[in-house]
Amino acid sequence: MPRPFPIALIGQRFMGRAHSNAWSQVSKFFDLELQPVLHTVAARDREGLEPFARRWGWKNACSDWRELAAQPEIELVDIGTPNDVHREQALALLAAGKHVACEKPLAGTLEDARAMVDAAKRAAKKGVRTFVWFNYRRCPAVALAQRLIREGRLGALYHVRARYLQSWGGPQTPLLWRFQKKFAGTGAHGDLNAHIVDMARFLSGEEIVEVHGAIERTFVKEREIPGSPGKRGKSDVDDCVLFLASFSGGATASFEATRLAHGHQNDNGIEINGEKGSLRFGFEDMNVLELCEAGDARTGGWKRIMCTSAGNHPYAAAWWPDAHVIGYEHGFTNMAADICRVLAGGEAEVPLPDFADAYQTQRVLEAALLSARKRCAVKLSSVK
Ligand code: SOE
Repeated sequence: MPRPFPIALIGQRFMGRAHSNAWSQVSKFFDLELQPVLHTVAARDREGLEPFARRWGWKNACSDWRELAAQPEIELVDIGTPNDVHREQALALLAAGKHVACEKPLAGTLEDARAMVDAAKRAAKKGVRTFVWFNYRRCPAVALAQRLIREGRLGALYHVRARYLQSWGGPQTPLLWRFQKKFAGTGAHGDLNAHIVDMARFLSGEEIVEVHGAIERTFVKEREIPGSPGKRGKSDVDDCVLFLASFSGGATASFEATRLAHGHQNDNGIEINGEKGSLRFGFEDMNVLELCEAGDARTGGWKRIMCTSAGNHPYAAAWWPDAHVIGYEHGFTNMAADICRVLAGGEAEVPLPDFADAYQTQRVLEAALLSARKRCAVKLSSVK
């Protein structure tokens, strides 16, 4: 019989919904030793909090997240809040002995991220674990790609070409927290490049050692203030950041993140070219991995792999028969399963990023900003 595993969540907006769904569904689809109990949801919006808790099955609701640290039965706290409060919340909850699963990016600034990693190191001495919701690692197609590369199917890597293109950030979009430096730290860069830098590191199994050049742009400099028709405020974060980098094994890399690419709604994609072949993934067709293996010129070309086969593809056994595809929400549920597996002493299906892992991604994000602002190459060894 699985052991009840009381958890708490901070946040009730987009990630609050995605995480509530994952924690409430995971035991229905995975056989786990821990059964998440949705103990308490904390959020500032008192009015919306009770309806949210009822809708998603949270037993308790509170408007001050600090109360969670004092609840002895809560074992893990899931941070689904804007970037500027990740540090304060994680440090307090780790100090209280809670496992912490934090949304990406680790933090809005490298300084905050560093403080979180240091706190995680201290907490680890008491067996406390940390996790970061880089959910796209748990798309079966991405997880399969990682295994193929690790098995040597591509051989030595030559190029990594990653993009994360969205189209919702035009002038009509109000001044949300994601467009304000004091809350987000950066714009598309920390929001979207964080995902593809993590994915590139995860798939290649290598670290980025240098950023050779970068461009940071803010095209939409003012936006309407939500709830104040006609009043406008400064959008002081990037709308896009592009950069070139090198991996420790010599592979070249390009990264592009923007919220201004009409025609691309959630186009998180990557292509990796190696000596023996290439693979490519695009989230808008998230169940498919394409593989092109060098070899017979007559029958070569891209092979389209539908990653839904139980026993052959990661996570597929938990879901539906072949080609009965899964979606965005399932990556979060797959991650909730891996967190439960690891906390029960088992193994995740594919590696789970902790704060220390996510900090390496944060260092790359910082190196790209330095490169753009100083108009020079930046070695990662110079970004602590
Ligand atoms: C940005 O709009 C966003 O919500 C990201 O913050 C998420 O991490 C991504 O999964 C979807 O797009």
